[in-house]
Amino acid sequence: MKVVHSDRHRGHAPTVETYLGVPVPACEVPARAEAILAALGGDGGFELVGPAEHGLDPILAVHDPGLVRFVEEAWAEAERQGIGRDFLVADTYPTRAMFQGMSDGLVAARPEPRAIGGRTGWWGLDSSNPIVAGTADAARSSVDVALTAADLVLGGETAAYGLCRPPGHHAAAAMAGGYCFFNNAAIAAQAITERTGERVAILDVDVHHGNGTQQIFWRRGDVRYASLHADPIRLYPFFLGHGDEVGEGPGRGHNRNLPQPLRADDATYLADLDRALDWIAEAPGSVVVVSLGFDTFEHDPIGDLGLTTAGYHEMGRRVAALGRRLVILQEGGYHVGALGENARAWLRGAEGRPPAALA
Ligand code: Q9C
Ligand code: ZN
Repeated sequence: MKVVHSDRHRGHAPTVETYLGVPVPACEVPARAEAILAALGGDGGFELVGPAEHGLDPILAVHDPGLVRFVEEAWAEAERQGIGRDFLVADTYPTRAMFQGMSDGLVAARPEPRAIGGRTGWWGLDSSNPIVAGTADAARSSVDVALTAADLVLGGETAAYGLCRPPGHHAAAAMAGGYCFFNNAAIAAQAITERTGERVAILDVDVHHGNGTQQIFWRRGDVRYASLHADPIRLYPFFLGHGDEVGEGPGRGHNRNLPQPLRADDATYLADLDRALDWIAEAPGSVVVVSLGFDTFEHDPIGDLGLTTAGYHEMGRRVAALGRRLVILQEGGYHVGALGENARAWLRGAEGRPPAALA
């Protein structure tokens, strides 16, 4: 399988995020992608390739131009406004109750603030998403990695893996958050449906609900979204990801959430994976985009499920058994020491190769 990766992710190198208002070491760090790349390179069965530049148009096909402008300008604007920090995080967000009672039209006409702190809250979901000097460039390269993996599959590969970093699935049309700036999987799915005229499915197996992907395709019948994730009653993103969120309008019945119990093991999880795969198989289409997270791992520092490395091999095997072409894109996973072997296990499973003997 071809593995698409770019060194430009390294520019997004936050050292600190905030957790309940307190600075803590950043989770979403360059070492994550480096660990996966080293394991896949060392396997010998993967071919590493660089991305092609795709420009802003495919990003603007799913994102609000205001979000794209904000991500591109945020760091320079923070410096211009004299925010002398090594990372930018908001502290004030436009939560829904602030606008309670106002008409939709008046709410929609509230202007974007000019102060960079206000702008960061305006376009953001949460305070664990630091922006640093190289964030915009890394986010752009992550999209290029995803689109290049999609190109490979549309060009005839059965499957391709995009080592995206930063991840994407929490980013909505007009919102960054959860370590995500541009929604790599949604941008790839949109490009695939435009180019093939086919329906596309997105399977999201990160431990967190992909609220951004759900939001982008909420009213769309041509892109269906299935997600397995820790029940949002317990875990980020907290406010979406429940089983009764099924889409609306033309998208009704094209969104499927399968929240998982605390410490769900391989067997519990794989039974729901089969439900999601059966549901994907019900709709036509030849390509599935996989939002692949390893924060479902039993030892992940921020997840609360209980999957094992052997479980990832079996997950890859079952997803490939769908018989559709796979654009596999990296999302989360924060146990840096296990990420390489978990990615290797999943992708070897998807290729029909046996699990690797552990080094
Ligand atoms: N310090 C992805 O896995 N909150 N995003 C973390 C812990 C945000 C995870 C708080 C978690 C976002 C792509
Ligand atoms: Zn996650």
